[in-house]
Amino acid sequence: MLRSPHRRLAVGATVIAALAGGLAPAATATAAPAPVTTTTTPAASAAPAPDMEGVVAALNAAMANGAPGAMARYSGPDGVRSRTVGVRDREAQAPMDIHARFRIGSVSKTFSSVVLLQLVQEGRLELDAPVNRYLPGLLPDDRITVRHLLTHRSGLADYTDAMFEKTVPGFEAVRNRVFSFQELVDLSLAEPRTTEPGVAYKYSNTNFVVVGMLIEKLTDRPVADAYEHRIFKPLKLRGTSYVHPDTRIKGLHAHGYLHPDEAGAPLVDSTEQTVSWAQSAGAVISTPADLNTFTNALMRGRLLSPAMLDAMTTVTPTDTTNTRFYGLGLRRYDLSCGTQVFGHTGTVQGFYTYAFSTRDGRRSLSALANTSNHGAANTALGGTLEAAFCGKKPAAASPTARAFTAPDSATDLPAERDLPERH
Ligand code: REY
Repeated sequence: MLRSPHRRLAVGATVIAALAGGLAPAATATAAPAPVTTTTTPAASAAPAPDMEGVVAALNAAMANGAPGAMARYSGPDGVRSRTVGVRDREAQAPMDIHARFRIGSVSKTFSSVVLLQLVQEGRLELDAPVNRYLPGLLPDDRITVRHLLTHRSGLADYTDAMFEKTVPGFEAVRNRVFSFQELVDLSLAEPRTTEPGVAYKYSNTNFVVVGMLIEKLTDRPVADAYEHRIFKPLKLRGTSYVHPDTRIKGLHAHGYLHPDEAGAPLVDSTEQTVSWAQSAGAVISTPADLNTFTNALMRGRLLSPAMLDAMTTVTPTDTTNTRFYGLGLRRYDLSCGTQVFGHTGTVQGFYTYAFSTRDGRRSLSALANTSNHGAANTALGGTLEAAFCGKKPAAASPTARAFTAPDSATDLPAERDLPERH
């Protein structure tokens, strides 16, 4: 199966593409990086109220496209709004729960990037230094820098393409395996490199495996400790954990359901796995509330210095749509209303995740659909971003935006007290 770097946001039905706005895939950008500027976020008063009917329509569209359940949580100056649809556990027929934990896949890359950028801030490594300065002899090219890893411009092949060429057999072969970082890098180095260092954006998990190695080398501790002490504890992210190589998601959680490649074949419960194939590239577990807190805190400068946050949010295009960009372990999507949001997407077997915030951190949105290997469901879920950040459009009075009435699955709360929205 051919997979583009945009496989995590494959094309869906027309109605879904419309909901998702400018999120349809396009050719990979190979032009030399020309940093793109961030526009000033409109004043709070100008920020549209989230269109929660549109959010629910996007969640329902994810379900119509094969997700057993889906949920989204918005937080902004006007409070917190959560919506859930479908089930978090098919066997028990347990409804999706906004407090449920789940695997956030590559949103973990933003956590890894924050840790590494804190180490840069502390003078323990330089962004433009060769990786081999810190990990002598690891990479076959001394020109590959730390920044190339964080921007996916190293040219290191993504070993997961071959690993998961056949989706279910690939998953079953690794779900209980424990890899060392070195073993994962070796898988990548057995393949030709995709580009010269720095030349082109080419999304690769290998980059963030090497980031994990850098963190462990520089801190002399497991990456789990760095996440815990630098992010989870200071932000009180009590539903967030990095338990590799444990296979379980502790506490209330959503089950993940993987779509086999064969159309119509039964879904595979993929909840329990080591995620050792991803580790620092994708093995964090979290909740919608914690993801909102994380992206909010990041954008408000609670985790990085202004200079480091500037570096992280300085982006180059990842395709030719002029709507999608990548900074340092951070995506930027430019939505149809002109609002720019920063965060990451995640795909791990059984779970599609979005976690984004405006540049001022005032508005955040996280969303989950508990399925994967079904691009239309992921594209549909992406519609939550447009609805939440752009608000109601005149066309949103269309029949697709249906009212949502389930009393136990829709919660509107005042703004969070632990992270007051600053004006
Ligand atoms: C790996 C395959 C996806 C997932 C991946 N995830 O690289 C990282 C990310 C951590 O960007 C799997 N797809 C699926 C296949 C395709 O197996 N044959 O969709 O669950 O989040």
